[in-house]
Amino acid sequence: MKNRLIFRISLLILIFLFACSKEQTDEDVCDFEKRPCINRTGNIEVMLDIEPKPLQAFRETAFIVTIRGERLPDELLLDLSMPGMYMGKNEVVLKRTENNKYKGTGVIPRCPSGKTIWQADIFIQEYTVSFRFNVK
Ligand SMILES: [Cu+2]
Repeated sequence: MKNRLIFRISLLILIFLFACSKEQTDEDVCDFEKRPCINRTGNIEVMLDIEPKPLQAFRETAFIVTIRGERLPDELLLDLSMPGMYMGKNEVVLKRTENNKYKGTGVIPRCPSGKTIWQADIFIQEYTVSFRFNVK
């Protein structure tokens, strides 16, 4: 009897912990208003920033990428999408403006479903670096 109760309580704690850790992955969604998004892959560190802030739909937005790494190309491709939803092809070509800085402008459409989370995939050599963020 007592064992069963302990088992139930542990199960509840486990479910609670799982729910909490799931919530933490939502924090992978970065907030440009606080700081630029940073992600790493291989030996490459990529920082993504936008201008102007806040990031809004239907507004021309500059995507600014700074890379720490070697053998950097002259151009990068940034692919905008929504997780789990097809919103049409939306690619932005980023041109090298400085040694390790790239810039290009694009427009994010408004999602008819009201969802706000977008994803940017940046293709660098054989790597893909992804960022998730909210669009107002
Ligand atoms: Cu959508």
